[in-house]
Formats: sequence, C-alpha cells, structure tokens
Amino acid sequence: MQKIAIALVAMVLIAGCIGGGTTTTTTAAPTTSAPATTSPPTTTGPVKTFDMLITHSGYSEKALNLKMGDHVVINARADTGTAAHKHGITVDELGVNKAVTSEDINNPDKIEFDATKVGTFRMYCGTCKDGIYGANHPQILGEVRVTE
Ligand SMILES: [Cu+2]
Repeated sequence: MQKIAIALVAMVLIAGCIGGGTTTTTTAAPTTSAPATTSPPTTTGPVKTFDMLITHSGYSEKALNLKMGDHVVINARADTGTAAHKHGITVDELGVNKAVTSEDINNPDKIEFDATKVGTFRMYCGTCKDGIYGANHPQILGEVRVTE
C-alpha cells in the first residue's frame, strides 16, 4: 500500500515538473535577439545590395559601383547545375573570397563586406581552384569601383 502511495506522489511530482518545464521554455522564447541582428561590426555607410548570378561565362553584375564606407550585401547564386564548380567572388584588396554554392533564388549565399579602400579592384572567381575545374576554371571577371 505504501509503495503505491509513494509511486502516485512521484508521478504527480514528475507530471508537475514536466508541466512547469514546458511552460517556462515557451515563455523564454520571446525575441531578445532583435538588437543583435541590427548591429553588424562597423557599418558606417549605407547598405548597397546586389543580386548576383554566376554562370560559367560570367557575373550578372559586372561592375559594382560603390562609395567609400558602403556596406555591401551580395545575394549570390550559382547558375542551375553549376554549384559543384564552386564559382565564387574574390576581391583581394577588400578581403572578399567566398564560394557560391546556392542555386536557389529564394535562398542565395550572402556575401557581405565594407568598401574600405578607394580604387578599382578586380573581382574574380578565386574559389574555382578547389572545384572540379581546378586550374582550368573559366575566366569569370568583374570590377569593384570604390570612389570617395
Ligand atoms: Cu568559377
């Protein structure tokens, strides 16, 4: 008899704990993360966004015209069936070097950088060397122009 009573008490306690646990996790969810997403490193200038399609023959945006201090967001995707080639965007002077493997227009690869130097810089596909083309990758070229 005593054992049954103890078991019942234990079950009630466990049920209570589970109930309490689920309510706290659902109430702890509210968005305290909002400020974090709005504060990327050092964004001084305006945000310039580009949609970039990379095919075997080139970039859809061949010249990115920027002002010093701009924060650049490139929504880049690889042409259908080309993700394995690891085409990408490299700009040595601005520290950009990223392969683009998304082929989904609704979920592109996001490449972000700041225009920290004035000049005209070569934008090229530097990530192909790791892809299936290796050293024989096609010449995909563009320019990044940053003015005062
Ligand atoms: Cu490439």
